[in-house]
Amino acid sequence: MLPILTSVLTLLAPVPTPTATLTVNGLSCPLCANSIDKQFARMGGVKKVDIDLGEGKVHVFFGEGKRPNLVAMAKAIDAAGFTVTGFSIP
Ligand SMILES: [Cu+2]
Repeated sequence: MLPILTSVLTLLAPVPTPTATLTVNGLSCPLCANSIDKQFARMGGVKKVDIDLGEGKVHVFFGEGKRPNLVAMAKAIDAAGFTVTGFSIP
Protein backbone atom coordinates (compact mmCIF):
# COMPACT_ATOMS: atom_id res chain seq x y z
CA MET A 1 0.00 0.00 0.00
CA LEU A 2 1.14 3.54 -0.75
CA PRO A 3 4.48 2.80 -2.42
CA ILE A 4 5.28 6.41 -3.25
CA LEU A 5 5.06 7.45 0.33
CA THR A 6 7.53 5.03 1.80
CA SER A 7 10.42 6.75 0.09
CA VAL A 8 9.31 10.19 1.20
CA LEU A 9 8.41 9.88 4.86
CA THR A 10 7.49 7.19 7.32
CA LEU A 11 3.92 6.19 7.89
CA LEU A 12 4.10 7.09 11.55
CA ALA A 13 5.76 10.50 11.40
CA PRO A 14 3.50 13.54 11.55
CA VAL A 15 2.88 14.85 8.05
CA PRO A 16 5.64 17.45 7.40
CA THR A 17 3.61 19.78 5.18
CA PRO A 18 0.63 22.10 5.92
CA THR A 19 -1.63 20.12 3.60
CA ALA A 20 -1.92 16.58 2.33
CA THR A 21 -4.11 14.87 -0.22
CA LEU A 22 -5.54 11.39 0.14
CA THR A 23 -6.94 9.45 -2.79
CA VAL A 24 -9.97 7.54 -1.62
CA ASN A 25 -11.92 4.75 -3.28
CA GLY A 26 -15.70 4.78 -3.46
CA LEU A 27 -16.58 8.40 -2.72
CA SER A 28 -19.82 8.99 -4.56
CA CYS A 29 -22.17 11.38 -2.80
CA PRO A 30 -22.37 14.12 -0.17
CA LEU A 31 -23.18 11.53 2.51
CA CYS A 32 -19.82 9.90 1.86
CA ALA A 33 -18.19 13.30 2.28
CA ASN A 34 -20.12 13.84 5.49
CA SER A 35 -18.87 10.61 7.04
CA ILE A 36 -15.30 11.55 6.24
CA ASP A 37 -15.79 15.07 7.55
CA LYS A 38 -17.01 13.67 10.86
CA GLN A 39 -13.96 11.46 11.27
CA PHE A 40 -11.54 14.29 10.61
CA ALA A 41 -13.43 16.76 12.78
CA ARG A 42 -12.37 14.82 15.86
CA MET A 43 -8.73 14.48 14.81
CA GLY A 44 -6.14 16.72 16.44
CA GLY A 45 -4.05 18.93 14.21
CA VAL A 46 -6.60 19.04 11.41
CA LYS A 47 -8.12 22.42 10.53
CA LYS A 48 -10.44 21.30 7.76
CA VAL A 49 -10.91 18.89 4.91
CA ASP A 50 -12.04 19.60 1.38
CA ILE A 51 -13.56 16.62 -0.34
CA ASP A 52 -13.56 16.38 -4.11
CA LEU A 53 -16.13 13.72 -4.95
CA GLY A 54 -15.45 13.84 -8.69
CA GLU A 55 -11.73 13.27 -8.27
CA GLY A 56 -12.04 10.99 -5.25
CA LYS A 57 -9.64 13.18 -3.30
CA VAL A 58 -9.65 14.33 0.31
CA HIS A 59 -7.56 17.45 0.83
CA VAL A 60 -6.55 17.81 4.46
CA PHE A 61 -5.48 21.17 5.89
CA PHE A 62 -3.52 21.08 9.12
CA GLY A 63 -3.78 23.70 11.83
CA GLU A 64 -2.48 24.13 15.34
CA GLY A 65 -1.14 21.18 17.27
CA LYS A 66 0.65 18.03 16.33
CA ARG A 67 -0.22 16.89 12.84
CA PRO A 68 -1.53 13.37 12.37
CA ASN A 69 0.45 10.72 10.56
CA LEU A 70 -0.70 8.88 7.50
CA VAL A 71 -1.78 5.80 9.42
CA ALA A 72 -4.14 7.90 11.58
CA MET A 73 -5.65 9.50 8.50
CA ALA A 74 -6.02 6.17 6.72
CA LYS A 75 -7.78 4.81 9.82
CA ALA A 76 -10.17 7.77 9.81
CA ILE A 77 -11.01 7.10 6.18
CA ASP A 78 -11.44 3.44 7.05
CA ALA A 79 -13.76 4.27 9.95
CA ALA A 80 -15.90 6.25 7.52
CA GLY A 81 -16.18 3.13 5.36
CA PHE A 82 -13.66 3.88 2.62
CA THR A 83 -10.14 2.93 1.61
CA VAL A 84 -7.14 5.14 0.98
CA THR A 85 -5.40 4.20 -2.25
CA GLY A 86 -2.95 7.05 -2.54
CA PHE A 87 -1.31 9.90 -0.71
CA SER A 88 0.49 13.03 -1.78
CA ILE A 89 1.96 16.13 -0.22
CA PRO A 90 2.78 19.41 -1.97
CU1 LIG B 1 -22.17 8.39 -0.51
